[in-house]
Amino acid sequence: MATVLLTGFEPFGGESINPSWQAAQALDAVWLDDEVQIRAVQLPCTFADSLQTLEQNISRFKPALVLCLGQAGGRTDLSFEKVAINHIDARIADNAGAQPIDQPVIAQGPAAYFSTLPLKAMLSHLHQAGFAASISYSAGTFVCNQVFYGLMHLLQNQPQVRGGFLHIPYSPAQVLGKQQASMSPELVVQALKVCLPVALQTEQDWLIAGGTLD
Ligand code: PCA
Repeated sequence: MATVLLTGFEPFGGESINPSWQAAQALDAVWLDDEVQIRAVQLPCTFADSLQTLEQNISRFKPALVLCLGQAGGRTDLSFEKVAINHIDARIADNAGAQPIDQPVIAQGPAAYFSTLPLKAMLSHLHQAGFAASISYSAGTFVCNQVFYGLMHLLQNQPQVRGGFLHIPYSPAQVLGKQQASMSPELVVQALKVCLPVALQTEQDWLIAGGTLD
């Protein structure tokens, strides 16, 4: 049996929900097939504790693959993050009131890490199934990027474990009366059921174009 660890965040920035946790939670204990079970964990939206919670659960579940989810209000599609940078610059305070500015995630760590998920193959399958999804080249400089960087730093020593980060749009409930893009957590769940098996089964990512010009 193999485990996929999904994480989502608690609400932050004045919101009362975080669709990243709603989507992850809905998949907790779900079997992708006879061999692979998903486990979901909520991470605190704090610089101080989020990485520790992630690391504890990686030790606990010994997953074959870790996908962390986060809300990125304003994004219009499923944004698979390619790059985690060793830089924190919090525009708002986290849920503990901390607002670190211009600090590394890990002192003396490399400038950046790449996702080790086969993003092109995953995107192809998602597009074929009708989901709006793309690769993003910035996970921001807040808690999500910190968690993504910390995850990839940790997995340096566990190369058999794949890791990545997915930013998702607001949920429809968060944008009522606003001119903002949204995607329902149920749709995110459906998309994850399409792309997680691809992530587990694809050894070598596909060599197809998917970049941006800006
Ligand atoms: N989004 C924030 C942190 C938690 C979340 O869901 C971010 O993009 O950094």
